[in-house]
Amino acid sequence: MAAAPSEFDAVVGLGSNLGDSRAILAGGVRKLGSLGRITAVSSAYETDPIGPAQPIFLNGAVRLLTRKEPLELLRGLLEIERAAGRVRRERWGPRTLDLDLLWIDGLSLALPGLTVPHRELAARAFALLPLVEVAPTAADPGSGQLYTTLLPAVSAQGVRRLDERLDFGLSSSI
Ligand code: A4P
Ligand code: MG
Repeated sequence: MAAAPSEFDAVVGLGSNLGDSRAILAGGVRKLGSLGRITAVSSAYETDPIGPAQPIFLNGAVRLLTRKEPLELLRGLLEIERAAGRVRRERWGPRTLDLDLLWIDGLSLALPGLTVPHRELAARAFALLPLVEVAPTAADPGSGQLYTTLLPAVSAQGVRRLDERLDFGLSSSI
C-alpha cells in the first residue's frame, strides 16, 4: 500500500447569503489559514441560488496545502461554520457561512459524513468556476476528467465573477 501523503492539496468552497456576507467570507478565508497554508484565493462570485427561493449568494474558493487528514479538515471546516453563526435548518437553505470540501488532489473518499469530491461539484457552476480559478488543472480523481471540460454544461447557471477577491481586502482587519 502506498504511504499516505504528508500533505493534501485541497480546495474548499465558501458560500454566504445571510448577514454581512463580505465580512463573513473575509473572516472565513482568514480562518482557513489556521488549517493549512493558503496557496490561492479565488475571486468573489455573485450567484443565483440553487434550491429554495432565497437571497443571492456570494461564493468563492480557497486552495489549501494541509497536513490534516480529510476528516480532521472537515471538522475544522464545521467549527469555522459554527463560529460564523451557522444554524442548519432547511436543506440547501440560506446560511451565514457554508464551507464545502470540494476536492482533494488524487483522492476519492466515500466515508460516513464525508464524500470527496463533493457530491454536487460537477453540477454546480458556483462551485466549479471558483475551483478551476484556484486549481486550473484539477481533475476528477476517478475519471481523470479535467473540471474545466465540465464548465460548458453549467454555463446557463447565473454566476457573475466580481472584480474582487473573496477576502475583499478585509481579511487582515477581521
Ligand atoms: N459532507 C459530506 N461530504 C462533504 C464535503 N465534501 N464537504 C457532509 C462538506 N460537507 C460534506 O452538509 C451536510 C453534511 O454533509 C455535513 O455535515 C458533512 O458531514 P450541510 O452543509 O450541513 O448541509 P446543507 O449545506 O444544508 O446540505 P448540502 O447538501 O451540503 O448543501 P450544499 O451542497 O452545501 O448546498 N446556491 C448558490 N448559488 N450558492 C451556494 O453556495 N449552497 C447551497 C448549499 C444550496 N444552494 C446554493 C449554495
Ligand atoms: Mg454544505
